[in-house]
Amino acid sequence: MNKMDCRCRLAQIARSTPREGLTPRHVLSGLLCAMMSTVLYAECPRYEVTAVLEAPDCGFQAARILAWDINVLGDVVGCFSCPGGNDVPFIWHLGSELSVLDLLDGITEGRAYAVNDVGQVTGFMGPPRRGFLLDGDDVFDFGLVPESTRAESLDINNSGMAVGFWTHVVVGPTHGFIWQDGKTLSLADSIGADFSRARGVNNFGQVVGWRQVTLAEERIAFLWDDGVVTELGVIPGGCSSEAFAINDGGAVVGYSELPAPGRPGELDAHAFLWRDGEMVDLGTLPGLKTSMAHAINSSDQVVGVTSSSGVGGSAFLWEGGCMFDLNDLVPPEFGRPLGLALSLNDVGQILVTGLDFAAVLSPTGVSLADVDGDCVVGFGDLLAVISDWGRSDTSTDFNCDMTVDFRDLLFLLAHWG
Ligand SMILES: [Ca+2]
Ligand SMILES: [Ca+2]
Repeated sequence: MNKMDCRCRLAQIARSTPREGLTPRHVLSGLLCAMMSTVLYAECPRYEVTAVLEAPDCGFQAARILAWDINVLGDVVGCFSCPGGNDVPFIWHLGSELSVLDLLDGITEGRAYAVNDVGQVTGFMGPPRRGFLLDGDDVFDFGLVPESTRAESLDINNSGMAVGFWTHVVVGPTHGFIWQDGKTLSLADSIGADFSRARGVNNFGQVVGWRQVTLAEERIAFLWDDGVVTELGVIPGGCSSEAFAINDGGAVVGYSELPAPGRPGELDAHAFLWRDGEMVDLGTLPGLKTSMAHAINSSDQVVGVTSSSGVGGSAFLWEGGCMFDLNDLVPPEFGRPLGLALSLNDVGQILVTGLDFAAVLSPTGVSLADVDGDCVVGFGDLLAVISDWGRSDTSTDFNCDMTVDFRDLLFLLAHWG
């Protein structure tokens, strides 16, 4: 409930005619609103901007920076480039300067895509592009499978198992691979499709990505578990899907393409969450057309990007059935647009990338259930839930199921204090 809600409702009550009647619920609601509207609400953002990494200096030209992954220690990896230059892989320990990865002699380009919770980094280096694992000062070169000309390693779990894809840029095939203990296993034989890519791996060695059985068919998200491949399907009504990440609970996120409403022949990507055999459409922020979910942590919080055109967008957080614009969850004085979120860790820190910076957002501990903005979940919030009971469009609908009911009350009580 916000102050405007209250004013509107008091005015409504004042206008109510004898025919509509002034029910006890109206009176109670009005009194509660009157009490609450006297509170001077504090700004109470749910995330603080813990650290900001500015893009390196490229002289008069703008540098590009992409922050790909954050581990539980707050280590961030990614890449940056100046116009016309190669991608340079970096690691950034919170509170220190960005460090360019120290890879092998002769390496002139690369990207760091993932860092696990023990600090091992994976990505690609080149030329020719191929996967690597950096463990302290040791660099492991994945090399290339014989039928390929390039490869990229995209994710790594805490056991040092890395996954990615290889491809032959002339002949055309592409397939996922798994790298562990110095050995590369191509998924070409076990995936049961002409094309595939592996994108994410969890700490149980379950791998997700997409496969395309033949060129005439669509890409469909898959889960590979010790050689057993399961297709995850599409969002109901959709036609294709790709999986980007899997958490240790086996929940998978990515996107699925759907026919665009009102635009015949066009498709919109929508973020999905797949769990227990069911793929759920996470939707978009209001007024936007597309979304993609890039990461999910052990608390089933999901981050990604939502936009209208595919160019420029807003970083989103999805949790408990609701999608939030991360720009609305940080202190407004930060003032820099958060365009993309590619990763979050198990302590809830979110890695965001803007036009020329990356930033780490840390939860402040303020709960969604603090609807009156006094930074605690308490009596005022309880009154707001009671006052909004049965309504559909209020901030007290904590689980976004379009009604304020006992589920929201239970959520509030679970976050009390
Ligand atoms: Ca409160
Ligand atoms: Ca609800």
